[in-house]
Amino acid sequence: MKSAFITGITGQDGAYLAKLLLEKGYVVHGGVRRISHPELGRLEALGIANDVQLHNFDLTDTTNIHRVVKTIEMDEFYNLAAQSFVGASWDLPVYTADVDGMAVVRILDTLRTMRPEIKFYQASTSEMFGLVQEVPQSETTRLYPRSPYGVAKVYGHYITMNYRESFGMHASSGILFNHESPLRGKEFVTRKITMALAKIARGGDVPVELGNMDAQRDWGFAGDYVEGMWKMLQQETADDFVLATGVTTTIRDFFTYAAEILGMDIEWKGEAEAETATDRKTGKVVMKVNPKFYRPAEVDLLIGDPSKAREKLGWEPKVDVRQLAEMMAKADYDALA
Ligand code: NDP
Ligand code: GDR
Repeated sequence: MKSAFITGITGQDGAYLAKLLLEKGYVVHGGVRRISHPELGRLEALGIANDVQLHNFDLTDTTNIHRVVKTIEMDEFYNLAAQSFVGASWDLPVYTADVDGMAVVRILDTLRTMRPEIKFYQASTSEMFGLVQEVPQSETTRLYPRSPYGVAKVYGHYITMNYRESFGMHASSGILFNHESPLRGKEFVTRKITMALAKIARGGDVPVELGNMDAQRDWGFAGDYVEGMWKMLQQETADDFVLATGVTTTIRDFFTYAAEILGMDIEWKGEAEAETATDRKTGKVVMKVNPKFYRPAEVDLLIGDPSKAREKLGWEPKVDVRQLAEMMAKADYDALA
């Protein structure tokens, strides 16, 4: 029976990956931060909170990494924990560098010295591409991060590659484009939209406030992407892979898809024009731009080329962006019943 350790098991991807590994017969261990009010909501939502073995774990504390690597029987180590919100990384640049960058080398070096046979997965990201150098973006596209988060993840990405090349470790990076689900964190734009629209559809009267509606993202479903993570660690040789759908969508269009699913018409309004969730005359849902959600530097266009993952891993995304918007909007609407 195989065994795995997941950092960030309480997060969106951690929960879906834990479920997948349990279905494959793994013993699943995960790291949980000590906080005043432990939150296992995602593991509970997937019905697996009692099936995983949880351990106190914080990536900022090297002794935690030593302890789990030394004491837990594991074949695979998935590093999914991160300060994962790009917008917050300007407020927390040093913390983000520590958790999303330096912690990766803490894990890799602990594995190298104590258990070099354990296979390692690093959660790299399309945010590393940042300022557009080419489209679509692939494993060979030049990196040009645009946020402290992206910069920290570039370190994590290259140190994973370096330990693989220096010490022959089975260490792979998944360069994952945005992936969402009904379990997505509430501050990310897709979930923010589907939750706000669901509330309006149930009679709420607070306008949806967003930032840059013109940014384009390649959105897939988290459940598909964790399958790709697992496939990477089943390869004979470790490598880096892009996981993406190859389709890009503006924030504006995602908003439109989610509104359509909930049977709403939209009225696009400029800054400060909207005070109510629906226009009093037309009855249409309004969207309000609030500059507080603009970022100091933006990533305008992400569109991934998943050919390598398709060819070498046999990986395909199964859910397209409209199906994703439907899944999320319906889940948020149903949750308010
Ligand atoms: P989430 O924000 O949903 O989850 C992050 C997880 O990391 C949570 O379990 C969180 O714990 C944990 N965590 C945060 N800080 C620490 C710390 N100091 N020590 C230990 N654990 C910590 O992220 P996702 O599931 O969406 O993403 C998973 C990974 O993939 C992240 O590394 C992210 O950067 C990366 N990624 C995500 C993409 C996406 O579109 N979702 C795309 C590309 C990469 P807690 O519950 O206590 O907050
Ligand atoms: P991203 O996701 O930054 O791509 O990082 P997010 O959903 O936060 O932003 C996507 C785009 O939407 C624009 N936007 C807004 N974003 C938020 N959060 N809130 C708003 O109100 C809003 N209005 C417009 C943003 O400016 C941006 O262009 C996610 C995270 O999961 C990372 O951890 C991961 O690495 C990348 O995806 C790939």
